This record gives sequence, structure tokens and C-alpha cells, in this order.
Amino acid sequence: MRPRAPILLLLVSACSPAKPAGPPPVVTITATDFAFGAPDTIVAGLTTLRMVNNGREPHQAVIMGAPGKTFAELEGVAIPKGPEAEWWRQVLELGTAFPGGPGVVIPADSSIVTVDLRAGNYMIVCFIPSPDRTMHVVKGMFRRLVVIPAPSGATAAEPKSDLTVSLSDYAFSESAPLTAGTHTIRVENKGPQLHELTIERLAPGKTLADWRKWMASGMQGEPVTVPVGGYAGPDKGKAGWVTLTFTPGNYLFLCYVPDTKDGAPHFVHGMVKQVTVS
Ligand SMILES: [Cu+2]
Repeated sequence: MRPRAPILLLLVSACSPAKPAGPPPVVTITATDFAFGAPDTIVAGLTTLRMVNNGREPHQAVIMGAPGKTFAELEGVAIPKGPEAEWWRQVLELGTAFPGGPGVVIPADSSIVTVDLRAGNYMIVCFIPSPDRTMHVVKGMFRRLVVIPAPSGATAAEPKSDLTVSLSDYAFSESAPLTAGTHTIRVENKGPQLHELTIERLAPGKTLADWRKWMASGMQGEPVTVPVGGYAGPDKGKAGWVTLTFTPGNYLFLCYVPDTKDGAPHFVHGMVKQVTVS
């Protein structure tokens, strides 16, 4: 016969009144050329990550981790070595998770996302290249982050979003037209691959065709866009939130994640879209 007491105890704890959920805690990440300032340890659960760019180059704060892996293993894949396709294969083979991080912004700007972090070891990484084409991570722009389990019962409320952007192979789809003002966008990855939502503002009079020409030229001359933030992730089947202020004009939604098959960035496979903000 089974003992009954533990079942009763479970029932009692399941019925105890839950505290109303508050907003997620805010963690500030400071980006400089080429380092991150951030807490060493944070608590698992919904967390708002606010990256402030105090550097002279654009920066992002990709959060990458792999359950049960050491920091030595994570650093081994965070710093790209050799051909990009081979490096990316190693990142995926380690089972690396990309729950989400603040997308790229220019100096003096900030980038705000809300991400659901599970306990484990993570790296904060910037993969943006310098004018010399070297990725910032190679110049030392990475930092360890330990996420510890949350005390039981401690949960934050999901941010209220007014727009959903779905990511898939290889497209972006919005639940409604984008309007000027501040929005909290829910970013959903329908898969099957990892994706991101990078948002860049087109210079006045410029279009997606101009951006394609500029990329094809090997990024020669004045850039035709300015990065304004976005969501670096999330993994397939997951969601996150990005808070951004838009002004009327034309923007690009972009995914720079390397493809699992050929290592080419997803925009090459069609994951780029011009979006007009009215
Ligand atoms: Cu993608």
C-alpha cells in the first residue's frame, strides 16, 4: 500500500495562494570596445536585459549556453575559429541554446529585451565585426554569466506585447502593421532552425535593393542602414520580447544566423524584409 501523507502534502502546497506576479527584474549589461560589464550571477526566470552601448562601435549581447557544459567548453565554441560553416557546426553539436539577448545598437543607444532564462552556464557574446572585419568576440568581447535556480514560487509576469513577429525558415511575419511609437514585440521562433530579429533603419530614400547592392559590394562606402536593436534568438519553439521605439520610415528585418546546411547567413536564404513604419 502506498503512503498517503506525501500526497496530502503535495495537495496542500499546490493549493497555497500564489503571490501576484510582478514585472521581470531588470539586469543591465554595459557594452564597451571590447568588453561587457554585467553581474556574474543572476536568478533564472523571465528577465529584462538592458544593454547600454558605451563603446564607439555597434554592439550586441548574444546570450548562449549549453546545459551541463563547462565554461571551457562554451568558450571553445563562442570564439569562432576556421571557416564559419565548420565553427557553426561545432556550436550546434555542443547543444548550445540561444534563449535571446539584446540586438545590435549603435554607440549611446540601448537595447532592451525580456528573455526566459533557465539555470545554467552562459556566455554573453558580441559577434559584430569591426571595420577590420574581426568579430568583437575575437577581440575579447565575451563574459561568463551564471544563472542560478529561482526560489520556488518566484515568477514574473510576461511583458504585455502589442505585436507578434514570427520567425521561420526563411521568413518574418508580423501580426499587424508596424506603427510609430514604442512597442513591445513578442518574437516567436517557429523553426526549424535558430533565428533572430535584427532591426535596422534604412537611410532616407534607401530601400532593400540599395542594402543588397551595398552587401554585394563587400560593404563598401557609407552603410545604408543603422541598427536599432532587435532580439538575438530565440531557439526553435521559444518566444521572447523586445521593446523598441520606431519613427516613421523604412526598416529592415534581418536574420544573420548561419544556416545549418551551408553556413550562409539566413538573409542569403531570403530572411530579409523591408518594413514601412507609418
Ligand atoms: Cu534565421
